[in-house]
Amino acid sequence: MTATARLVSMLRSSSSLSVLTGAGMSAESGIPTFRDAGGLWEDEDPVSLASVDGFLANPARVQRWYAERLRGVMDAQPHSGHVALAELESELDVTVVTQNVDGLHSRAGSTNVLEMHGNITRHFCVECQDNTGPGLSTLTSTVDTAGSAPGLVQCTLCGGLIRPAVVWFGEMLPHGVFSRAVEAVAESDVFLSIGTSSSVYPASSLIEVAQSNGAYTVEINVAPSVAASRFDDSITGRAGQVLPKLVSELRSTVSAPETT
Ligand code: BV8
Ligand code: ZN
Repeated sequence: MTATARLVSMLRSSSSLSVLTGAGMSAESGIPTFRDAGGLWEDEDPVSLASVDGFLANPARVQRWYAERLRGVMDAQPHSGHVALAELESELDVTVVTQNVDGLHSRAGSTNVLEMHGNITRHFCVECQDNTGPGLSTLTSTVDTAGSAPGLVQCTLCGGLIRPAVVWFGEMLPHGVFSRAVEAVAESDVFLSIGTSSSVYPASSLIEVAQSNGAYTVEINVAPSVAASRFDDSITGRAGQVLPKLVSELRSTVSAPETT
């Protein structure tokens, strides 16, 4: 029996599913991952880009990095894997807990999404918290011949620096989001971890929450993550391939007449 068939049979006898997704979930939408070859952090030090200290030390660089990523996110479309996860909501209760900041799960139709690391399409002023002014997409890298730094995006109300509404290293997760994620995972019959290296805490601790509450846990990834051995099963493949197949097999078995 294949891992997909095992998962289908578990889902058929389940009522609730929790799903943790990471950057690999959006790879087929053209959004680069962080730690894969050619990833966002291949030539960068993550903490210098995704931390308050890094931002304050070089706001123009960090604003530019997020502005470039934001442009990619705005051009991206959800792929068939995102759509398949949304379709699963017609078969059982689904909670998607995502580390991704691209909003693609909601755009694909998932209605119960917890964005643990925030959302790159939102922004706020570090001084007055205003979030109604222009965001990072207005950043134009106007480097003149003298090589002066590109413009900074500043708050129209107080002149403070504008930052993306994402969770940086060393920052707490959005209030209540992680506790709701733990609750959903703890109550789920099946837990899927899709497209994550399981290298960032506290997202990576959700595997233990699932297991200690008796959920059937499966990792879906193109290669085993550092946490692979902690799962009950694993399906090797791309999210955009594996998930539509999972939904169609689930639906074909669900609709098949019970053999007496
Ligand atoms: C916190 C910002 C409480 C938004 C991000 C030492 C040990 C352990 C922990 C720590 C430590 N020191 C510090 C910590 C805590 C720290 C942490 O975990 N550090 C790590 C690096 C060791 N965590 C924090 O600081 C968190 N806050 O703990 O608060 C607290 C606070 C204060 C004081 C005390 C406690 C905040 C974490 C959030 C950080 N922000 N990003 C942004 O810019 O996007 S993290 C960043 O990494 C992204 O959010 C990203 O999503 C996340 C995880 O990466 P992945 O999503 O897994 O992506 P990655 O590239 O790594 O992997 C891709 C995977 O996909 C691969 O496995 C690949 O094989 C697979 N794949 C590729 N293609 C496909 C695919 N799979 C399927 N299909 C495909 N097609
Ligand atoms: Zn302000």
